[in-house]
Amino acid sequence: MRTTVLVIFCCLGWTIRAEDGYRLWLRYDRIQDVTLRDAYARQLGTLSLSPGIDTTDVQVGAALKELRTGLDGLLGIDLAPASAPPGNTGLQLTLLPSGRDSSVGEEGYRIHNADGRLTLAARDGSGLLYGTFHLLRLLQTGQVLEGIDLVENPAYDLRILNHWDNLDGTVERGYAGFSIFNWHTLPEVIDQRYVDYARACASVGINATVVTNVNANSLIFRKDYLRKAAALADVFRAYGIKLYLTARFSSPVELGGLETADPLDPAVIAWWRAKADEIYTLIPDFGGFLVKANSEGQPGPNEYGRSHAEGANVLADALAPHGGTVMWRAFVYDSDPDADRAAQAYEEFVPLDGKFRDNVLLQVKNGPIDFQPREPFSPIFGAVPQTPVLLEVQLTKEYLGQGTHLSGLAPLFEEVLRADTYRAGAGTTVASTLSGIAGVANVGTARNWTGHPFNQADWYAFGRLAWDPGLSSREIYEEWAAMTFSDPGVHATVVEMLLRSREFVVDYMTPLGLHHLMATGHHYGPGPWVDDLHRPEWNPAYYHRADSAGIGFDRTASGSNALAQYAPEVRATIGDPRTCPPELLLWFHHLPWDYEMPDGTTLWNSLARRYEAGVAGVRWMAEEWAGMAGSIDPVRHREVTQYLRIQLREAEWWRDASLAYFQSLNGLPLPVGVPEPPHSVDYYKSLDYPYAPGIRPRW
Ligand code: BDP
Repeated sequence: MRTTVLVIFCCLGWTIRAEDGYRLWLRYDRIQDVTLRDAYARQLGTLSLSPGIDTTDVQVGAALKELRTGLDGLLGIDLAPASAPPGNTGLQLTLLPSGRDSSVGEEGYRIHNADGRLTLAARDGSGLLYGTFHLLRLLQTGQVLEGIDLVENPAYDLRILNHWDNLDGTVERGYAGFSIFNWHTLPEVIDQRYVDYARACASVGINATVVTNVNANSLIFRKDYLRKAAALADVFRAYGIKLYLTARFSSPVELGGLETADPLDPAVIAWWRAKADEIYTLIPDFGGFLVKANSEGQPGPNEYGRSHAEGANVLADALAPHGGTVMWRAFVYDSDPDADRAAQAYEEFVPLDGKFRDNVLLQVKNGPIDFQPREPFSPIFGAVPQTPVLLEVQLTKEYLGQGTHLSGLAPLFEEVLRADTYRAGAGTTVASTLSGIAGVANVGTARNWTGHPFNQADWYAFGRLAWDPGLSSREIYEEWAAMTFSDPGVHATVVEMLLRSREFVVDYMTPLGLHHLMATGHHYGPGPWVDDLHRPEWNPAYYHRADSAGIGFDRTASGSNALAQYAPEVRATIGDPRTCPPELLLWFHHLPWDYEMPDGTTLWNSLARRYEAGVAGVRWMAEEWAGMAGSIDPVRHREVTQYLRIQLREAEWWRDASLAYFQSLNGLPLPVGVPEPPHSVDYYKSLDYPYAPGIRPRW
């Protein structure tokens, strides 16, 4: 792994190295506590491999290599693989024969310390690899190894990243540079980044990746591009990562020269079969297809009068002989001015439950609209019991500050995973209804992968929660902070910032259940006044419905009745504004500005104070961060300081523009403690950012 160590300075008990962030959480810097380091060295000083272990297996090879790199860095010991015969001390790697230790499943592992010997046992190479990363994490976070006995198995078989990366190197909604996949120089050039990307994914348990955009390009299925994809798959294999591609539904026409892409047409069926066969000759362990169909202009089966199930099934049948799967996205909505966008995916897909082939998974965004700072969980979770479902979350921050705002996403992920759908009685959490989790990736060619150093924590948290949705955000952030910053004195504050920041973003952008108030197209900055786009549901005014009398989207029976899509227990709480959690109030209810909130204040005053609280939260983060100068390497400290400056300016912009706009409708004064917007609403409306990043390319 490449590291750039520019300067070593400061000797306040520990060494702080200049750090460019490339190494992510896999830094493996020497453990400074000599007693602890010696204890680890005694326990891990020798390595023996049980006879069943095949050292030519690529995953075993990757595990051994990581172990050596990690222990060399952390402890300064050179662990030669198979250097010692199986003995009573040191580290032993074991492959469990079938029938032994049934608590360890595929990809799982056991780490067990008894009588001076530490054993890492797994069923397969990937289990050894995940166990290796876990063991290294124990050292990186200073855990005691004596008496340890833990078993880990992934909660879901599919833990997958979705890259919205285009073949021309741009990234849709990407804020960290260009795509890390260089389709021009593949397959010959294997960038070290491909390896380090795979290592980072494996270290948190991610086992699959879709390397192309959901707004797909059929060119990826041309032989030369498939060869490039195969070269990536070859790199990823050693790290237990399966490669998937997005499939453009019209590929049989665009690439195959057919006249139709009708999924029931025999020539189309044959085209997909032949294409799948071809892919598997190049990538024998190819994972399958991710499809966005009949959504935002993407082609799909509806064009031929066929259902989503009929569309998905033709691809599923082509992949089935090879063991591949189709991930079919439920992100659909049309432009009917009378329909509620939040209700449409459910209406389209719930009636199709039971009509998909066994190797189709439905991929559902966490909320019913589109990756907003806060949404209720999608009502589809738990409502399609015969269809395996993947939860889709967005790591790239399209709607949460576009990569420059510090906003830890683990609490957002945790909120949806733990939400109770009540579909099979109390306790039917979203997590319990899933077959896997997909995350829209946030990495790019930025030296530190994610642009803002703290965005690395979102990649980390995604993987950890996809492996174990029972983990808490705090546990995850404690690990990340310990592995990312050397000085233990900063960890608690870093964790607090990560835990609280998402709520700050909600407050200064879309408090109390407001949503989709971002500017048009790029979604950068506030645009609550926008009401003239040709598709009604692209207008922020469609979502907030504010006028002189009140604000909010009535989704109860007196409004769109989208609430009816939830289980009765959910409806009972949310349906009444008095019991609806305040954070979802205006998502489900349209209320007068003087509506009395539970704390006795008016809705307007409460809303205004939330905006101000969000800004104050950012100010708090900036102060805390400034106070840690000297305890954090200067490169990352400066980077975060600069990003926090942007965040504070933009948080104030969101607050001022939103309040000025709502005041222009209701004419109400601001409560004490909330500053007057420095400009009129017309000023905020006049701002324009044609080159805001991450915009969707049009073709
Ligand atoms: C929206 C993005 C758009 C994506 C779309 C999707 O604005 O760029 O193509 O989601 O998920 O959030 O397909």
